[in-house]
Amino acid sequence: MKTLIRTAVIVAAIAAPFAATFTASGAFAHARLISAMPTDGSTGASPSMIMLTFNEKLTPKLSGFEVAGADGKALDLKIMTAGGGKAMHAMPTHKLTAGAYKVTWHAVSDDGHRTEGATSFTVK
Ligand SMILES: [Cu+2]
Repeated sequence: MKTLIRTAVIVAAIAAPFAATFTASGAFAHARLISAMPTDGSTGASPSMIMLTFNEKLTPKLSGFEVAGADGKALDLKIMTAGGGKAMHAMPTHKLTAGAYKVTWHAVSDDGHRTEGATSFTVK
């Protein structure tokens, strides 16, 4: 019994680094947000464009984002792809009123994996 437990501990110790490596490479294959405009957490003037750039090409039909103000209402935006398919952006049709905004995005990469997240910015 003692030997069995010790073996299990050794197997777990050997397997753990492999599991970590596997997870890391798997995550790398998904669309990962590499930059946001406005920058996450920034404060500034009303942006003329909201753009999210990813590490790999997105499937436009399955990717998008929503921008909502403090009242939770989403802005009416037309989202277009940019950056050779690795970015999506939208141009607000009017100046955004002062306050906090949340950008909620979802992205599907070529391999069909979906990732999602959110960034925020404040308009002075
Ligand atoms: Cu993937």
